[in-house]
Amino acid sequence: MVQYELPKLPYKYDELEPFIDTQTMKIHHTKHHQAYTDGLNKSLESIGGASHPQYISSILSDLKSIPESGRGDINFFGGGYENHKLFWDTMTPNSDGTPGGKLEDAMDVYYGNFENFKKVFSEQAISIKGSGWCWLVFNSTFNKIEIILTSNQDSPWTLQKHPLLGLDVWEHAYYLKHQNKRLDYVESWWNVVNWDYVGNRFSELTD
Ligand code: MN3
Repeated sequence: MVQYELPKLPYKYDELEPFIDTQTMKIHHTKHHQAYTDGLNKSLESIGGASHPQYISSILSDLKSIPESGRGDINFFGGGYENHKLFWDTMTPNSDGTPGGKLEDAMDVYYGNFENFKKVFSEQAISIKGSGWCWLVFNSTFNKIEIILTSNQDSPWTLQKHPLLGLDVWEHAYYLKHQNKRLDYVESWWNVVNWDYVGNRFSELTD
């Protein structure tokens, strides 16, 4: 059976300072993400994980294939595992600040320009009621980028949408530093987005 492990961060806990603080990064990764990882392994085991050997993003894309008794847990813990993995990978201490390339061209088409894309995304992110995520996804049915929101740990894969960039808008992601000021968190986060990584994800889908 596939055993999931806590993915390593591509940078050190303090390297996203001053935008994302060290203590938040450490707790978020070693406690929260670890708990989703453990929960995913336990959930898979409880439904006989050996019969679901494919990677978690494939499982989330087809949750109906999971016995109903285990579906909620797989959705939550599998989503939590996969969402956070992407969250870490799409941040960097060396952000160059703009997507460039084909991704920025797509933003120009659907959002006017990059600055307006950021504005719309930020407004959506701060509008989330309770806990959830704000996403830039690729919708392969209509061959376009979209901004979507999901609740709790629901993954865009469960909507058959390919996540390109995701922002964790659970309080555990920002409360130690920003308390209730969610917009401050969102605006800090823009400074550490790894646009090379996000742009490559987009290019791989659209080449
Ligand atoms: Mn989180």
